[in-house]
Amino acid sequence: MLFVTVGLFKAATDKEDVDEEQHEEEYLPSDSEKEEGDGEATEEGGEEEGVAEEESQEPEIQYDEETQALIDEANIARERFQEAEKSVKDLHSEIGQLEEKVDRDYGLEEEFASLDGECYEYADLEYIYQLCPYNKASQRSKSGGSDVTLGRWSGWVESKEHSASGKYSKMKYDQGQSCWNGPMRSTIVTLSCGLENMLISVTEPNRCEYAMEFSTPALCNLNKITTTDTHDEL
Ligand code: MAN
Repeated sequence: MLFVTVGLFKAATDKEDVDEEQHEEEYLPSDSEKEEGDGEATEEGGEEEGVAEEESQEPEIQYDEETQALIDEANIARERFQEAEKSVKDLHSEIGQLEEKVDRDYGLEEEFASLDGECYEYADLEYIYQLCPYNKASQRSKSGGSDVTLGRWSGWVESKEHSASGKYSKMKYDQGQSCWNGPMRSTIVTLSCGLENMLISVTEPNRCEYAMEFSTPALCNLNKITTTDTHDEL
C-alpha cells in the first residue's frame, strides 16, 4: 500500500515537473520579445535570483541621462529633507528638556542645580538603591533582576516652616512601580548638610514607601543664608 502511495506521489510530482517544463516552454519569448528585453530576461532568471529578492522584484529601470540626473537630485534632496526633519525633531525635544529644567526649582540660589544629572548609590544587605536627584529613585536586588522605580521627581515637599532650609529640605519622588496589591512606590528624600553629596541611608517605613537620607553641601550654604537673614532681622 505504501509503495502504491509513494508511486502515485512520484508520478504526480514527475507530472508537475513535466507540466512546469512545458509551461516554461510555452512562455519562451518570441524573437521580437527577446530583442525588446535587451538581455534582461536572462539576467533575471540567473543565479542571483532569490539572493536579493527585493532587487529581483523591482528590476532596475534604465532612464535616459536627463531623467536619471533628476532622480538623483530628488533622492539627495529627499535625504537632506529627512536629515533636516530629524534635526528639527531632536532640537524640539532638547528645547522641551531645557524648558523643563528651567522650570525646575533648584533652590534660592540654584544651589541644587549641580545635582541634576548625577546619581548616587547606597547598598544595604538586600538591595542597591539609587537616587538620581530631579529624576528618579530606584532599587535593584543584589540577587539580580531589573531595576524597580521607587518614584519619579515630583517636587519639593511643601513645609510649614517659612525658612528657606525648610522649603528645600525634602524631595518627593512618586508614581514609581506599582506595589503588588498596594500603592505605587514613592520616596521622600530628606536632605541634610554634609561635606559631600552622599546617599547615607534608605529605609522602607511603610510597604513601598521609602525614606532616603541624602547629605549635600548645597544645604549647608542654604543654612548659612538663612542664618545671615535671621541676623539681619535681629
Ligand atoms: C519588593 C521590594 C520591596 C517591597 C516589596 C513589596 O520586594 O520592592 O521593597 O516591599 O517588593 O512587595
